Order: sequence, then structure tokens, then C-alpha cells
Amino acid sequence: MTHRSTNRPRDRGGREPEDKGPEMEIDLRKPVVGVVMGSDSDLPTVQLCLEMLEEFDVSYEVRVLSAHRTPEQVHSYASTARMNGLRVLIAAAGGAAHLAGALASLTTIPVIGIPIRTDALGGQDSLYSIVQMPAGVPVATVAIGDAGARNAALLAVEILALSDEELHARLLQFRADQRRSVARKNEALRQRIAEPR
Ligand code: AIR
Repeated sequence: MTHRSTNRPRDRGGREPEDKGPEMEIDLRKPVVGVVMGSDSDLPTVQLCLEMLEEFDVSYEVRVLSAHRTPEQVHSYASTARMNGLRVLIAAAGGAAHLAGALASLTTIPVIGIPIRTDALGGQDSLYSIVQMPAGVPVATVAIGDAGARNAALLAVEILALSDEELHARLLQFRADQRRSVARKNEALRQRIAEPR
């Protein structure tokens, strides 16, 4: 898969029904993950998601779109996402975080929601706004904040890896590296802390 192409203008403003999606093979040089955030103030958290996608060499595009401040653009983006070659959407928002749900209501590609931590309620407001979707319109919701941002990318990679063996191999390598890292920490800790006999 090729790397991100975040600066390519891909919003065509059309209102084509998303089910008129491409019938040909997925073009992996184009962005396959759309990462959307409610505000640029969400970027410090979302950055961790972008870095994880880059680690797997998954192409993505980023947008700032707000369910409340720019509802028309949210509609246009979601309803043309599949047709434009996107295969997964990741949506981060805080507070009354309706972005992921609004996107999910307008597309059939999987939507993953990242609840942004907030000053007022610690991100529980974001979490509940994202996770409590009505039956029929799912949003895969990850943890509040940094862990959630990383896991959103990993979940997107797992979805894409279902039909991409190379990506699947990278996922297996990632898990193996993670296991080795924990084993090293375990060893180091046991050396440092003497266990009572
Ligand atoms: N937000 C933006 N439109 C709708 C919502 N819920 C969220 C953003 C951000 C928070 O409001 O996702 O987490 C504050 O945005 P800002 O722009 O005031 O910093």
C-alpha cells in the first residue's frame, strides 16, 4: 500500500448515492482510510492514529468536518466516501460527538469512532455520544483518548487486512514485536525487583 496523500483535493461535492461504488479492484495508491475530526483541536490525539496508519503504510486522507458546524460537508463526504475508494472511516470528536454516527448513517463502509478526552467530563460525554448508536447503524467505538486513537488505526488495518495478505503479514509482525517488548519488560522488572523467597 502506498503512503498517505493528505493534500489531494478529493471532495467533489457530489451527492451520488454511495452504493454506486466502484466495481473494479481497489486502487491502493489512493487513500483507503478517511480520517475525519470534528475540530483541529482534536489533532494531538488523532496524530497517534495517523502515525499508526503510517507504520503500516496504509494510505489515508484527513479532513476537519463537524456534525454541527458543517453538516452539509459531513453529508457530502460520507455519501461519496465509498465511491471515492475509501474502505474505512475513522471519526474523532469530543463532547456532543455526533460525527461518527452522522457519517455512519450515510455510508455502508465501516466507521470507527474515537472519543476525544474533554475538560468538562473527561471524555465520557464523547464516549457515550459515539457508542450509543441505535440498532441498524453501527459505529465501532474505541477507548477515550490516546489508546483509542491507536486502536482505531489498528482496527482499520485489521479490516483492510482481511483482503490484503501483505498487510496481514505486517499485523502478525506487529503482534510478535509487541509480545517481545512485553517479555523484555517482564525480564527487566524481575531483575530489578527481588522476589521474596
Ligand atoms: N465538535 C465539533 N463539532 C461538533 C463537536 N462535537 C467537537 C470537536 C472538539 C470539540 O468539539 O471534535 O473535540 C471542541 O472543538 P473546538 O473547535 O471548539 O476546539
